[in-house]
Amino acid sequence: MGHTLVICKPDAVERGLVGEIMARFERKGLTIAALEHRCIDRETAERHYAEHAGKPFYEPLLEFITRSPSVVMVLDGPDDAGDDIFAVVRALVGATNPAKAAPGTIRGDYGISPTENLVHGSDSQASAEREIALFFGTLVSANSKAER
Ligand code: 3AN
Repeated sequence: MGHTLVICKPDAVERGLVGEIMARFERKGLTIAALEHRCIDRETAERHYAEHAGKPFYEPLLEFITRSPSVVMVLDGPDDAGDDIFAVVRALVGATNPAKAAPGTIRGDYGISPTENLVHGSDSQASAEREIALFFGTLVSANSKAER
């Protein structure tokens, strides 16, 4: 059964869009397995975005993601939906650059900045496992349907 990590980033929390974003995932048929409102610290942000270290947008990205609270969650798919729930989430989220994201996607409907793009969704099953462990450790194992 698939699960993935989603972050409603600081811009989504500041703009009061968390409910709208979560409603889209829930209406799609995904369920919340873990959820936390937290300020992401610099060390966690560096580990989460390690693949982008050295890129021109890396420092602004770290400053943005650590500036105020995010809502971090694990979303589960239904048992018969397969393992690629991360791909379902990314389809709902839309292209990285909100200015180019399709209308109907979260970024396409609510975003315009390339850095402040509202939502993070894991980009593979392996990334999902790594990111869930980074943000929730073993907590999610006790709560997720995957482990029941
Ligand atoms: P996605 O979030 O769509 O998976 P990634 O993983 O390539 O995109 O990038 C991670 C984050 O880095 C993005 N969500 C965005 O906030 C930021 N980012 C990526 N590319 C750029 C860019 N060209 N300019 C500014 N910020 C960027």
